[in-house]
Amino acid sequence: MSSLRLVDPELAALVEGEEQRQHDTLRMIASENYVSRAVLEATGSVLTNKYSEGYPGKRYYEGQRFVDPIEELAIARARHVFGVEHANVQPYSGSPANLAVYLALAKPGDTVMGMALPMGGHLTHGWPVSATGKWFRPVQYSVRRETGRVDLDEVRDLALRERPRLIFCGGTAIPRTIDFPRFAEIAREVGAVLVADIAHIAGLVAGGAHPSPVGHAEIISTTTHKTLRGPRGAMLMCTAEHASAIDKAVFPGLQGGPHNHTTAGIAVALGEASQDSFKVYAQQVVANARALASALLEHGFDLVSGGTDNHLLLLDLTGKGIGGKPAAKALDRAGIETNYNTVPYDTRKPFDPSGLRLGTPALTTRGLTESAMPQVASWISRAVDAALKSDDDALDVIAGEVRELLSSYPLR
Ligand code: DSN
Repeated sequence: MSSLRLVDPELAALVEGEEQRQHDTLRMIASENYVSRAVLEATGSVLTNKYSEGYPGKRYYEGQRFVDPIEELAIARARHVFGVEHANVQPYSGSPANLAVYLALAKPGDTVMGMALPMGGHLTHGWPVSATGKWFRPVQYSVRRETGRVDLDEVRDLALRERPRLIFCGGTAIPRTIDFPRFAEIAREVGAVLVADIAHIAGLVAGGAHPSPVGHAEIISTTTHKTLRGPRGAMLMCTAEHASAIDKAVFPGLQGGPHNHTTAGIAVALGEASQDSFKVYAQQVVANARALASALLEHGFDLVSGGTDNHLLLLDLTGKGIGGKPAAKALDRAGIETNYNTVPYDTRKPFDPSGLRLGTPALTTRGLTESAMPQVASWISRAVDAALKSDDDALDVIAGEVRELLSSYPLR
């Protein structure tokens, strides 16, 4: 950061402030993580200077003798880590990646099926405010009110009735294992293409801590910056049959030049994800989430679906008498970073919902294990109690305790 400090001290101070904040905070937003220094270096490299429209060996600009092998390396590593036939590493992020799937495989007005956003899905799975909900005919499935889980018989009935062109599985607030074989069976029965959006769980899939969609979903979409612990970006993986359509949809269909610095960061992250240590990481993420779920249940919290199989927990705070938003703000003051979230069948509005989403990917990267989870749950419980009493001093005390714990877990 020495050049930045010299050239733009104001900006440098803000970046350093954010680094310190990330150091001092228990980061529990389920979609966030800490990348390695190696990923940061690749992402902050001279590759940001280069335009490379096209694909390796077939570019519209000269000077690609280093960029081509970098992208080839990222593709080869994606194929190796996930065991897929084809990978495109150019999508700028998850939403553009999903748009490319629509462009490749559907026509405006086609019926598309996905999990409703308030049930745990994603905007780009056909939610009405998204382009995907406006330009296609979305039908949305839910979770069962009593179990908080997807009922695949209901999904099948809906698919048989509506005959979608695409079926999306996956989402942003699903604490349970996604049954890819069953979704694939349904897609086959109705002649739909199954798209597995594994943005949240890609690192768990890579590390063997969640079943893989490969062999079940013809298209797999993922961001690279969540459990996969890479830079902000995305990938589309698919069977050889769809490779050309997917590539054409990403470029020139939707995007211009790929962000080569991001591609390099993705390659580094995939190299890291192929190591045995990453398997240990992925298992630990899940072990931590399970331990946290048990400890929160002991504190009287209500967990959607009763617990978790993966990296995330969704708390319904209705019984605690507080909304998700004031709870998230109180936790932030207490040094615990989360996000407020709708819960299935929420009676409150999305900007002031009943839920809180928590995840363990970042704190696991930091080195915390199951033994720390009772303490984390106790802080969350104390912070919620303090919020109910508007006791900011109590929140500041917790923030101090969090800082003290984290001082033993340096950022690497
Ligand atoms: N923003 C992502 C998340 O937090 O899950 C989804 O796009």
